[in-house]
Amino acid sequence: MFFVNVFGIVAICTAINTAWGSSFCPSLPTMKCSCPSGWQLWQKACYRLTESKANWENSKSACQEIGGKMAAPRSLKEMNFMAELAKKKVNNYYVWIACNDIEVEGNWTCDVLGDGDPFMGWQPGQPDNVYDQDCAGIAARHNDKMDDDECIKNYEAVCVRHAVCSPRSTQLRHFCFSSDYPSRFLNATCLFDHVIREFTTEGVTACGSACIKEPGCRSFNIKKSEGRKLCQLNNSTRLDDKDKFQNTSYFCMYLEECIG
Ligand SMILES: [Ca+2]
Ligand SMILES: [Ca+2]
Repeated sequence: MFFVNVFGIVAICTAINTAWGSSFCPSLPTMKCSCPSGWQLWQKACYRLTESKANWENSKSACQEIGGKMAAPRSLKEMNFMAELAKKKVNNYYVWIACNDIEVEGNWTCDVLGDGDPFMGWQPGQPDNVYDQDCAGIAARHNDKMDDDECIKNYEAVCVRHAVCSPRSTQLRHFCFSSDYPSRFLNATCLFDHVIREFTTEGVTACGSACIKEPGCRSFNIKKSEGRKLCQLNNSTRLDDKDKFQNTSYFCMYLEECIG
């Protein structure tokens, strides 16, 4: 059974089918990302090593010459990915990353891709600045963690660039019922005061499709009134306006786009 639980919201496609006799079960809007040839995709970025060993400055330039920049990890996971990438080439690797304390001794700065903060994953005991080590790398002999070394040493470097990403399909959107934890869906709770359009509907499929087409639609209510089903498209979600997510004395169910 398809089952996703996000912030107390549960998606159960089989339940939708039972409740409405519909086959409304589109999948998540997934991003498709791609990298130029020779680059490895990880999350939304592309990675590769420089072709040859060079000192830190020249390695930095080498990354730029191939359309990227020297990489600095933003998380342990990203650093682990970089280590794996380096290991594919040589087991006992040492690769430069974009961190240094050239300007002020002990004051490490990293140049990461995008807005993220750098992840400073030093091997215990590092940085030790032996013989004035002002440039950082990650290395097999440092348990895939960071070390400082002399900037004049020649190593390959990890380069990074943004991947080109686009939604697989704008039609594939996925709505989730509101529910009590763990899975009892709420059929008398809706979001109030955010309706941008309201109309009689066949059911979840039609209402969900209308929400997808309506600019600004972020969730919808299905309300039973005098034997009809009313579709109400909302310009907000229950997380954005918790106070307006209220119980009703009639059948009313709420769906919003699932996250994750
Ligand atoms: Ca230093
Ligand atoms: Ca060191």
